[in-house]
Amino acid sequence: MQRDTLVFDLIQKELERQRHGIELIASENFTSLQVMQAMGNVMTNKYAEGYPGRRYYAGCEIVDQTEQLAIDRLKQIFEIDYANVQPHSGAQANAAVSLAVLQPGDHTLGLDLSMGGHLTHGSAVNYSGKLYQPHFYGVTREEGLVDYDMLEAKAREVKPKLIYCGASAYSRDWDYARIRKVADEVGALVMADIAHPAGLIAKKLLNSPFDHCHFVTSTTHKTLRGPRGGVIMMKKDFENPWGLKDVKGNIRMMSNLLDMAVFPGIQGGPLQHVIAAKAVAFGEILSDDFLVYQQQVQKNAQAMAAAFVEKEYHIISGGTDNHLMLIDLRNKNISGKKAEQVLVQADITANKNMVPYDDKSAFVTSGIRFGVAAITTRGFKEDQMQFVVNAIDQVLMNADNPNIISSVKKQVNEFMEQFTLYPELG
Ligand code: DSN
Repeated sequence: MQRDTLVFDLIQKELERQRHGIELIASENFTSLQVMQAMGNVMTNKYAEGYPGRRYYAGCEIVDQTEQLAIDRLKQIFEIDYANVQPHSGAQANAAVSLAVLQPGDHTLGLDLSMGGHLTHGSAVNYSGKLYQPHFYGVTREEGLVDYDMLEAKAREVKPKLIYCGASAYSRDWDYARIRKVADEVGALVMADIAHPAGLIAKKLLNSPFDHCHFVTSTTHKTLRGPRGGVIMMKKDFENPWGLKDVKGNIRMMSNLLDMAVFPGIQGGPLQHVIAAKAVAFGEILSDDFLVYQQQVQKNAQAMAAAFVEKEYHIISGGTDNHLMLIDLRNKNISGKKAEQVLVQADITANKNMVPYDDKSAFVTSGIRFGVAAITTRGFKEDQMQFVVNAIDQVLMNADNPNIISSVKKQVNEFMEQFTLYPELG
């Protein structure tokens, strides 16, 4: 068969794009070469519906081992007793928890999408807002911090069956203990979606949700630096003290209900090549190098936030505890949409984002979100954050001047030459 040069040329171009630009999308990262190699291999050929040791297909002896390895390593990372590594994405992981725990029409409570929350936490355009009755809490107008008073008041008012915590654009740590307290009072279960800060939590640089939240979900490709995918985790309560039932009305262990919600609930065959890559990434996370990496992520984010504040950019909540920050651009007279468009012309990739109490639509937005997980993987240290912030500021303050933008792009491309990316790939 002839090699498909059309596609492989595009893959090469994408590699060059990644090499030459400054990647600030908070949900992206660069996997190690071995993670990518574990993803592109013969395991993509294998059907393995079911779980290790109990599959619906023959010939699963080898993929059973990679999946079990991924499960065991994930359990070791977070010191937990249950893990499901099959969700194809974070959204699938969240859908599976909802399916296991909720009935259509049940009430849920999550952080509003426009305040930094996630689509799968009850947004009207998502299954989570269509199948269930969503309610929301927000962040305070002045400080931009999660409004726990509002969360508690709403929980008492609507008595949700499930409370979601976790966010896509929130730069501060969470008070999981406080959420659990009100959840117990109103009879709710709590799910923490740690997709963004999972790498920092893995290395104990942020609060752990596991002692307080019944269910914890994550993606594997953000701060965890693995392949694209999702996971579901649980530390205790396997016995299902709430008496939740399967479709036949049987009360089963919670771990069974979650496994069944993933397959056959919402997915068919697991992506065994991706699961192999998850196992490799989890092995990397267990290393001391990964702690050094996460510490650098936190240092870089703080240095970047300080450099923005110095230039009078308004960071929501005033700074960051994790790998990201959300900037309200209204005092800079540029929308998030325009900022995203002009930054990409200078090979700086970031995404527009609504800010709390935004007066612009989700398509325009007043904000932009920056994350440092990817550039930290490239080797950036605190000193380099000043270059990044200067480059961003120059572009945003000269958004209608193509000559300045193209001069910044040249500086960015030259700057990036010192940071190699996948040299083995030619
Ligand atoms: N859309 C992802 C993010 O960028 O945060 C989360 O799903």
